[in-house]
Amino acid sequence: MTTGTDHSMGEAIAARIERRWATLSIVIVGVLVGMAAFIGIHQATMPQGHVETADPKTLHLSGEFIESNLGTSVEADGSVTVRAIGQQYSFTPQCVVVPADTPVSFRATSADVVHGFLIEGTNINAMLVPGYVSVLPARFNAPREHVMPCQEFCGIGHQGMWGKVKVIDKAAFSKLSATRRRLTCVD
Ligand SMILES: [Cu+2]
Repeated sequence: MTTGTDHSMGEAIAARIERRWATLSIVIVGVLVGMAAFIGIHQATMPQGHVETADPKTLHLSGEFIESNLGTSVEADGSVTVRAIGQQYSFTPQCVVVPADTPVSFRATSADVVHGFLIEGTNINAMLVPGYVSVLPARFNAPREHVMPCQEFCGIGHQGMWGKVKVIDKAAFSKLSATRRRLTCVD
C-alpha cells in the first residue's frame, strides 16, 4: 500500500534523477560543442606551416608541372621525387615507376577539378585540389604493381580515371635512371 508521503517522496527522487540526467546531457552537448569550436578555431588560427600553390591555368606552360618535368626524378641525396597531375579523366604520367626501398616524395596537383590520389595497398590517399600541390612521402618495400584510381568523383568519366604505380628493383631503377632525367613506365 502506498501512502501519500511515500508517493511524494518517490516523485521527488524521480525528479532529482531526471534533473541529473538532464544536466549530464547538457554537459555532454556542451563538451562536444566546445571541442568542435576549439578544433575549428585552432585550425583557423594555426594554418599549415607550409602551403604550396600551382596555378592550374598555366600548369602546362611553365613551372614545376610542365609535361617534360612530370614523372620520376632522382635527387642528389638518392631519394626520388614523382611529379604528376590529375585532369579529367587521366593522370599524367599514366604509369609511375619508382624504386623499391627508397624514400619517395609524390608531388601532385590538378589541372581542373578536385581529383583523388590513392595508391592501392598503401596508406597514400590524398586529394588533388586545383591551385595546390599535394606532397606525400612514401616508401615501397618490395617490387610490385599498385593500381592508382581517382577516388574523388570528378565528372562523367570518373570511373575510367586510373593510373598505375610500378615499384621496381632498386638496381633496375638506377640503370633506367642513368639514361633519362625523368622516368615513367608509359613507354
Ligand atoms: Cu578524377
